[in-house]
Amino acid sequence: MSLVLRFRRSLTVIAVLSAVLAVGLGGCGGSPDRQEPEPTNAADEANEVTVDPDGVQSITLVSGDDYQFVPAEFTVAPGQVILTLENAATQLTHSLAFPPGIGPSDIVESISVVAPTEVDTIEFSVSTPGEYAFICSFHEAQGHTGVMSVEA
Ligand SMILES: [Cu+2]
Repeated sequence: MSLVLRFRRSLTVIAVLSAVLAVGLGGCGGSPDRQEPEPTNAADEANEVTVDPDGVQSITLVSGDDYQFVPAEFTVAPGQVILTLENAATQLTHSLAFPPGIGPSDIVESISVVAPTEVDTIEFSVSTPGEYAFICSFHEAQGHTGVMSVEA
């Protein structure tokens, strides 16, 4: 075998090996750069209470196609609160209410229905510190509940 032929054969072997390696690596398991479908529970976007210059506190809760408020627990100071419920679901309708008689004082404002992709906001004031439980009336049995703490 001439030297040139041997050289060509080695090149071919290398080329074939590289191709096999490339295919093998590309096809193995879940490709790391393939994105999972966007989750609808929006858990990564947990919002926090913000306070504007007038002292009004705002919080946005997100609910998706699960039975969670995100965040499910948050803390405000006594004063004015603007609470927004964003429905990030594609299927489920949600609501938000503070059931009367269980908290330190009653909050009568509520969001009766928020359809998928819709947003609704209520505004109320709180003065008595303590824990104010709230529920989604449609999914309370599935644990779609949360707690707003008021701390002076
Ligand atoms: Cu719900």
